[in-house]
Amino acid sequence: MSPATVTPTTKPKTRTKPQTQRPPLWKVILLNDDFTPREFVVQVLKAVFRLNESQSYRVMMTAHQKGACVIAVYTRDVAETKAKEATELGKMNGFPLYFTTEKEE
Ligand code: TYC
Repeated sequence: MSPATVTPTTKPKTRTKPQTQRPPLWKVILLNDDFTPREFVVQVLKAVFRLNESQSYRVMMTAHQKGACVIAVYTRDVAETKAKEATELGKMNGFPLYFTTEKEE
């Protein structure tokens, strides 16, 4: 085969996304309810989200007063797992405590 017959026919591989693009982040949101004791909410925030006492207290009070509070942002999997775990802890103790997730824009 002469060199003229082996001209490459495939296009050069090009990136369409910049390599620095970060994965989208998801917020975990604590919702208020009328039944779960404040101290229990603080304990769950410390255990599942690794917040310290004062951070947990502030997040709990914000949800208590405003109806909801963003706790933290994570990748989708981590956010969903933590929200599920924290909601389950409430359920296991007979409380309607609820955590949800939302994509950060
Ligand atoms: N509102 C609850 C009470 O008065 C306490 C509470 C705070 C519950 C925040 C849920 O996300 C919550 N006992």
